[in-house]
Amino acid sequence: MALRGLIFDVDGTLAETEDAHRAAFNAAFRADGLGWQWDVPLYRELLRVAGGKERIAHYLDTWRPELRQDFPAARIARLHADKTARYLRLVAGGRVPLRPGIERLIGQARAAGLRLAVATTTSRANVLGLLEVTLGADAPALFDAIAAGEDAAAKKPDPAVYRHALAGLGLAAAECLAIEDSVIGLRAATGAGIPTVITRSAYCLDETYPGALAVADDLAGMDLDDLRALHGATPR
Ligand code: XBP
Ligand code: MG
Repeated sequence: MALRGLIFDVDGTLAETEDAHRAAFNAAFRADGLGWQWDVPLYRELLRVAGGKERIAHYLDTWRPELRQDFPAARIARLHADKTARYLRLVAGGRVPLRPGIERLIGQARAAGLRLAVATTTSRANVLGLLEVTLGADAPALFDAIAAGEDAAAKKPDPAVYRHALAGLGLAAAECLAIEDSVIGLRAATGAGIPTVITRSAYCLDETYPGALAVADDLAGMDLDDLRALHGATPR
């Protein structure tokens, strides 16, 4: 089946965003008077749980159980809203460039008439902020579908967000290729039946990727023809 659509994960795939997310979480914790500091090894563990609010809840459950009762969902939501505002300021300040090869691949795919989507756990506001700063104000229009955290009832590794992206594209799973950086993202994409290529990100280096078509350090050396060849080799 011909390749007709590309679906990009955002965090870790379009850009190395996680250090900006981590800095924003820590700044929000400080502003709330909390003595929490998520360092790199801890954040790598916490990334096993997708979604910022879910990640804060998981941190409380696992590392701060004595405080858990002081953090009902509304307080976590407030803390996370402050984190999002801080993250968007970091993105607007140019702190988060696209990863190598991404802009070229998007251009090649558009020129070849492929349909493009994103499928992410983060919020639509964060996706739009990143696209506009890195690719220009019109960049969101390059994508035929933007499936974000608020569009899916369950976050990755649940396939819901990828199913939403497929519906937005109007394409079958086998006509698309997903590009992901994490194991939970791979499980979400393949769970929706989408062949998936991995571009390893800074926070995922130790992971193995069962079921991926290919695993690359980044997409600098990969162009659309390479992706077509990988997709064509998909066992069906
Ligand atoms: C990665 C995530 C996100 C971000 C934080 O998303 O798990 O939760 O770490 O974003 P993906 P929020 O790789 O699917 O793009 O705080 O906005 O949830
Ligand atoms: Mg990711």
